[in-house]
Amino acid sequence: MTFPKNFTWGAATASYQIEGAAHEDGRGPSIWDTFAATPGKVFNGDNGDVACDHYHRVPQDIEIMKDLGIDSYRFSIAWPRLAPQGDSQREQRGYDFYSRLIDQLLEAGIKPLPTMYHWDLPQALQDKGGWANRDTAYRFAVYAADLAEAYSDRVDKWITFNEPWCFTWLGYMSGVHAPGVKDMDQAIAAAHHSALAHAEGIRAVRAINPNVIIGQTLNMTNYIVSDPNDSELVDLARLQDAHINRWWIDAEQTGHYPQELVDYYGPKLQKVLLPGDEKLLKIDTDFMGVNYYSDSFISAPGPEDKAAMDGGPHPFPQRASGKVPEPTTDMGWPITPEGIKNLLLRIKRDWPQIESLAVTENGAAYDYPVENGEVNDHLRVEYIAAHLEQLSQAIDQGVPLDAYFAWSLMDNYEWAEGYRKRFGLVHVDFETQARIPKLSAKVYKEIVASNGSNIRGIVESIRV
Ligand code: GCO
Repeated sequence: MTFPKNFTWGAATASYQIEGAAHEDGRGPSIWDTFAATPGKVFNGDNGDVACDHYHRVPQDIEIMKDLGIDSYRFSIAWPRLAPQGDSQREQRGYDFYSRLIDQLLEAGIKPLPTMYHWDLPQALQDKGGWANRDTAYRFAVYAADLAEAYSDRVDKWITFNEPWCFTWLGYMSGVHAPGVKDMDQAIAAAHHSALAHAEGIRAVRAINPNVIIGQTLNMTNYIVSDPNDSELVDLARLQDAHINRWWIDAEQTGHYPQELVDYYGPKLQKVLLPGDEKLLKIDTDFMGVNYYSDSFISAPGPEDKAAMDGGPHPFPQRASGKVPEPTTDMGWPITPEGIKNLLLRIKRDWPQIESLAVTENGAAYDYPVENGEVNDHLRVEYIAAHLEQLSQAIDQGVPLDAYFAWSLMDNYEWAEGYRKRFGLVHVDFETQARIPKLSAKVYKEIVASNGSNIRGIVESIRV
């Protein structure tokens, strides 16, 4: 079992989930500050004001990465640090922060992989409609160009968006994420504008620096129906698949959205499409990032599923619906390692023109206590090992996968779940900010050092 010689091993985080310093150095408010401050939106009323205090602990956190031996660090840039009001007024202290981060990573021999947008929209842009407003796509392109200008001398690989499905549909339809809107028209508009922003952002970046390597990261899954002979379920799965897996890829690759959804959304979509948008949506990219956590299971909807669909024709559950197989992680997501291989094989089959793929997130939420200064997170070790084994099989079967990023480097702010769901390889004590590498960090370190050549052996060796 081998990974290619130049395979990139990494770990990932996102700005609002780790940085803290939410009101420092001129950072403007983001939609997540507003959402978290709204009673009832986030578990325990948790917010990102302090988070992992990464803003003040970059050197220490880079030491941790160095010790892990990772080749690359995927982080995100907080738009409201650079453009506090989302307009042309720039905050130099914000630019300097990421400049230092990038320099320190490079000094440590770790390649920076920044995501331009991981959900923390400047609140000022939301006040003008946010992603439901087409102008936000153009604002994003300006911001993307600014990033290229500031950093593309040192950063060669970029991700425009993280999981546009999440910030559009969870943000504007189910309202469980910021900005907490529940409106089908706005969600469809947001989904379109995010695809447009991705393409326009890439054009703007290339106008500054044509040599950058750039793509987007999508959350993707396989839909498994409980009864393949139930045509209603099969149709629902196909619609779900178009909705989550195909919307952004098809837009990027062809300029067109999946026909099922064009039909399903009808006039709601037509009214946000402008003549010529197909040409704007289609864009050549250099790679695609895939975030994979689990497969999704579709069975006849129960009463809770029906309740979750209120507020409009929204048959779209988040990552699973109906009964899911046990065991699950702390998120209630089933553990389906073979799904990551199936998904990548499907991408290779359906979009063979995509020549480079990266798993930009994969990981599991489990809460383990600190005991004698150690965190023995065996189930996370097992989760990661099992997924990596499947990835090596996918590579053997010709999938052009060249990178893997564990989610997450450290425990952090898990959005609407607050701090109660822990995804880190490194434990964070949110009272003291002490970091303790978990067992999974030690195992990942060995996997990285051996380029994934002996995953089972490494896992077995820590069992004693
Ligand atoms: C996402 C985001 C991450 C999450 C992680 C666990 O996938 O939702 O990219 O920010 O923290 O996926 O839910």
